[in-house]
Amino acid sequence: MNTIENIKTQSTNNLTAIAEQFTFQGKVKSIQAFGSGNINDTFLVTLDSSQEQHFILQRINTQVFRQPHSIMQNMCTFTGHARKRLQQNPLNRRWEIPRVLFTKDAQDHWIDADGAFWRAISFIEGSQSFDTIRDRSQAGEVGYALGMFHNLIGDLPPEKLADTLEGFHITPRYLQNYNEVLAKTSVQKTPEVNYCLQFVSDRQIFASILEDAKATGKLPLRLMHGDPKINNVLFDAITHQAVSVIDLDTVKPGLVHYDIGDCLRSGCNPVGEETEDWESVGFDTDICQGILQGYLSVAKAFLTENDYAYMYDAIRLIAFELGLRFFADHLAGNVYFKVKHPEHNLYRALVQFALTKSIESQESAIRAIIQDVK
Ligand code: ADP
Ligand code: GN1
Ligand code: MG
Repeated sequence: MNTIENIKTQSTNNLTAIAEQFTFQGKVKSIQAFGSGNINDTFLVTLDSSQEQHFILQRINTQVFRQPHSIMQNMCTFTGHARKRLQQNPLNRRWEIPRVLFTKDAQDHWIDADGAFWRAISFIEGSQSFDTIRDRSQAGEVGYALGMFHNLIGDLPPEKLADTLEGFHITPRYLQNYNEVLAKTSVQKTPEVNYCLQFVSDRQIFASILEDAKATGKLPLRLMHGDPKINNVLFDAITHQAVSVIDLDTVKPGLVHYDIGDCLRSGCNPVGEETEDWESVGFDTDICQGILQGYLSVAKAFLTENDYAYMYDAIRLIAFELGLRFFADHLAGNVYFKVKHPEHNLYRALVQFALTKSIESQESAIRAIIQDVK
C-alpha cells in the first residue's frame, strides 16, 4: 500500500546529503516535511546563509511520473518563458515564478543511491497556501492566479511541452481503467461502495463530454497547469494577494477546462476535500462567482464562446472525475494516491461525489453565474 509511513523513510542524514547537492552557499541547517501533496514528497530546506535561506526539495513519485526528466524539461521551458514575459511587460503587483535550482554539476535533478529522483526549486518567501478559501476576496485572488498562469503560458506553442502524464484528465480513460479494476477485483459491497458504484454507473455517458468537444474541434488543445487546486496558489502573507502558482509537474498540453474545473471543484468546497463528513459537502456558488470574476479579469481576452459554453460541464466533470479516480484507487488497493488509512480514498471519493451532486443540483445557478460574469 502507498502509505505515508513507508514513503517517508528517508533518514535525516540522507536528506541532508541530497539537499547539499543543490546548495551553493551556506550549510543545511534543517529539513522539514512540507505541504500535504498526494503524490510527491516535499521538504523545506533551511540554510545557514546570508542570501537565500530556504529552498524546496522534492522527491518525484516516479511510479506516477514515469519520465521525470521531461517534467524538469517542461518546468525549465515554462519558467524561462514566463520570466521573460514578465521582464518584457512587468505587472504592477507582486508575481513570482519559481526557479528550478541546479546541482553542483549543473543538472536539474539528483538521483540518489536508491535511484530516487530529486529536484529543488526556489522558495517563495513570505508566502502561504490554504486548503480552503476563506472569503470572496481570496476567491477573486485564486481566480486571478489561474488567469495569470494561463496568460503567461498562453503564447507558448503546446508542442513545446512534453506530455508528462499520459491520460491525465482524460475522463473516459479513467472510466476504462475503473472498469478494468472492477472486472478483476472482488469488491466488498458496503453501503458506501454500492453508492459509489451506482454514482459512476449513472454518469458513464457524461464522462466523455470534454474529450468529445476536443475531438470535434470545439475546444482547442492549449497548455494547462493540470493541478490548480487551491493549495497550489501561494498568497503574500502580508498583502493576502496571490503571488504564485506552484506544483508545475503537470504543466503540459490539455484543455484550460480541466484547470477551470479543478480550481472550482477545490475552491468552492468550504469544508475541504479531506473532510470525512461528506454529508456537509456543498458547492458554494458565491465563491464560484468570485473565482470566475478573478479569472476572467485576466482570461477574457483569450476565451471563446465555446469556452464559456463548456464551463459548467468542466466544473461538474472534474469533480466527478476526481471522485472516480479516488474510488478506482480504493478498489485497486491504494496504488496511486498516498493514504493515511485503507478507507481514505473511499472517503475522498464520497466527498467528490457529494460535491458533484451539489453542482448538479445548482446547474441553473452556476450557468447563470457564468453568463453574468462573462
Ligand atoms: P505536492 O505535489 O506534494 O502537492 P507542492 O509543490 O504543491 O507539492 O508543494 C507542497 C506545499 O509546499 C505547497 O502547498 C506550498 O505550501 C509549499 N511550497 C511548494 N513549493 C513552494 C515554493 N516554491 N515556495 C513556497 N512554498 C512552496
Ligand atoms: C494530486 O499532488 P497533488 O496533491 O497536488 C493529483 C491531482 C488531484 C489532487 C487531489 C499528478 O495532486 O490530480 O486533483 O491530488 N495529482 C496527480 O487532491 O495526479
Ligand atoms: Mg501541491
